[in-house]
Amino acid sequence: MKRLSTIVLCSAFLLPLSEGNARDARVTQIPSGNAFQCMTCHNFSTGGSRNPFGQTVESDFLNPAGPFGVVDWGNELALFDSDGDGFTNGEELGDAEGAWLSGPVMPGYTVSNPGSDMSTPRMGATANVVVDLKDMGEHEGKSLWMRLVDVETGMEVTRTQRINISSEFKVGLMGMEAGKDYFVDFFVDENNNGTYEAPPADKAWRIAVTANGQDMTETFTNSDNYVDIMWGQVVSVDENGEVGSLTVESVYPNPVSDIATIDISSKAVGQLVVEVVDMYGNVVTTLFDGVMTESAKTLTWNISGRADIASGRYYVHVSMGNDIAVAPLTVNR
Ligand SMILES: [Ca+2]
Ligand SMILES: [Ca+2]
Repeated sequence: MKRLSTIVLCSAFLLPLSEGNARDARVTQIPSGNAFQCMTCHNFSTGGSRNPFGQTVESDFLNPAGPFGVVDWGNELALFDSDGDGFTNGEELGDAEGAWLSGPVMPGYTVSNPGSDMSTPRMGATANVVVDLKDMGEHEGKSLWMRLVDVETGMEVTRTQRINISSEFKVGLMGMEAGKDYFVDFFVDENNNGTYEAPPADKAWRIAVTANGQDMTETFTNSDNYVDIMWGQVVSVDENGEVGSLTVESVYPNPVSDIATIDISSKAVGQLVVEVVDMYGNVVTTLFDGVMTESAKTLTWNISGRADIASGRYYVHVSMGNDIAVAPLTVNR
C-alpha cells in the first residue's frame, strides 16, 4: 500500500502532460527504480525539473523519444556517469553491466542516486575511493579501465570502465576494507584495440592507497610516469578470462536466468577447483573439485531452484595450482 500511495503522489501532477512531469511507469523500467522513485530522474518527489540522470534519459534513452517513451536501460546508459560523482549509472543502481531486465539487484549492495553527486553506492560495509583525473586531454575519446587490487593477495576486488573519456572526470571504486593496502591500477587503451599492452603502447598508472575506513579521493594529474600494471596477470586478465594455461572459454547464456554452461580448457593436468563467487568474494557454489585430466571440461550451474541466488554480478572462479582464471557472470532472475 505504501508503494501505491507513492505512485498516486507522483501521478497527481501528471495532467496536463507537459515537460518535467514524473512518469511513474519509468520507475519500473530501470534497476532499483523503487529506491528513489521519481527522484531517480527529477529534483523533486513530485517531478518537475530533471536531475542529471533524468536529463541523460530524456535526451538519449527514451524509446520512442518524448513523453510516452520507455527507458532504454542497457549497457550504454549503465556505463555513463550522469552526475559525475565517479560511479556509473549502472554502478549506482546495482547493475554495472546494464544487463538488468526486472526484479531486485544484489543484496548487501547499497544503491545510490545516479542523478545526485552527493549519493554514491557501496558494497557492504566497505569504503570507496574516487580518483579525480585531471589534464587527460591527450587521451580524449579513448577508453579507460580501472581496478582495485588487494596488495596482500594480488586479487582484484573490483573494476570499472569508462568509454569516450574527457579531459577531467572522476572514477570511483568500491570495496576497500579498513586497514588494508590497495593498488588503484588504471590504463588508457591508447591504441584502441580492446586489450592491455604494457606502456608505451597503452598508458598505465598505479596509485597506492591504505584504506582508513573512510571514503577517500585521490587526485591524479596526467603524467608520463607509466607503470606496467600487468592488467592481464592479476586475476581476470583479459576479455576471455585467460590466465596462464587455464582458460574460461565461455559462459553462456550470460546473463543467465536458469542454467549457465561453462566451458573450461587447460593445457595442464591437475587438481581443478571451479567455484561461483559473488561480488564480495563469497563462494556461493562449488561446481567442481577434482582432478582434471582432459584438456576441456564443460560444467553447468543450475540456479532455477536457488531462491538464494539474487540478480547481480557473479564470477566463475577457476583454479589449478597457481593458475587462476576468472570470468564474469550476470544473473537476471
Ligand atoms: Ca554517478
Ligand atoms: Ca550519484
